[in-house]
Amino acid sequence: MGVLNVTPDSFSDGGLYDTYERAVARGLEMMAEGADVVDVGGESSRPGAEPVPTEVELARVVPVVEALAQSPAATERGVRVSVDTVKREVAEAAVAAGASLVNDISASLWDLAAATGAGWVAMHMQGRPRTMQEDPRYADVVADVHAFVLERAGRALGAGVREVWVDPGIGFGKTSAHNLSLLRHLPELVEAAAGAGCTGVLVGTSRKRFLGLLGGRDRTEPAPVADRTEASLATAAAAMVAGAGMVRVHDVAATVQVARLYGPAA
Ligand code: HH2
Repeated sequence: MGVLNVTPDSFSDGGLYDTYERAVARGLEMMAEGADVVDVGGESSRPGAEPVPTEVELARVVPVVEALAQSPAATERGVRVSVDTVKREVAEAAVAAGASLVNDISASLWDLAAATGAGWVAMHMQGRPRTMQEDPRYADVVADVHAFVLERAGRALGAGVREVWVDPGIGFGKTSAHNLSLLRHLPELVEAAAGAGCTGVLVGTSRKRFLGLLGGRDRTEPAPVADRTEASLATAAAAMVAGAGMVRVHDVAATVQVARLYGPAA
C-alpha cells in the first residue's frame, strides 16, 4: 500500500503532493512502481495535527481518487485505491469515486463498508492525533491493542463486510517501546486475525518517529525523515516475515523488492 498524502502538513510527504496534478502523478508513479493499493489521504494524523474541515478534505481527496481509480493501472491491472479518512462523508464520496478500501484510523466506519461493499481497515489508536503522544499508557499494550482491533473486526464481519484488515496502529498513542512490542508480537495478531476471519494484518511503520529515534546517532533526537529509509524497509521486512499481508509505505519501489523476498506472493 503506497501512501499518498494530499496535504500540506503530513509528517513526511506534506506539501509534496498537495495539488491535484502532483498527487495524481505520484499515485500513478507508485502504481507503476508496483503498489497494489494507493492510499489517498487529505488530513494528516501526525501527532499534534489539527482536524481539517470536511469540505477541504473532500476537495483534496475525491478528484485524486477518481483519477487514480480510472487510470489504466487500476482498470487494466487491478491496482486499487483506498481512502485514508475518519470522516463518513469523505469515505462515502471516495468510494463513490472508485475507492474500494476504507482505511479508517478511527475504526468506526464498518457500517459504511458494509453498506457500500468496500473493504475496511480497523486500526488501533489511543486518543486522537492532537494529543495522542502525550504520555500514552497501557495495562498491556499487546493484549489491549489486539483485543481492540479483533473486537472491531468482529463487528465488521458480523455486519457483512467481506474484506476486513486489522492494524495495530504503530505510532498512534504509543511510545517507542509500545511500537516495538507490537511489532515483536505481530505473529500472534496474524494468527488471531486469520482465526477470526479477517483478510489480514496491515502494518504502517514507514518513516515514523520511533524509527528515527532508533536510527538516530544518540537515540535522543530522532533522525530526519530522509534518514529513516533503512529502518522502514527493515520493519516492512519483519512485518512480512511475521505474516502481515499488507504494509503501508512511502517508498514503494524499494518495498516492492522486499516484498519479492518476503511478501505473501514470494
Ligand atoms: N499511519 C498514518 C496514516 N494512516 N493508516 C493505517 N492503516 N496505518 C498506519 O500506520 C497509518 C495510517 C500516518 O502516516 P502518514 O500518512 O505518512 O502521515 P500523516 O498522518 O502525517 O499524513
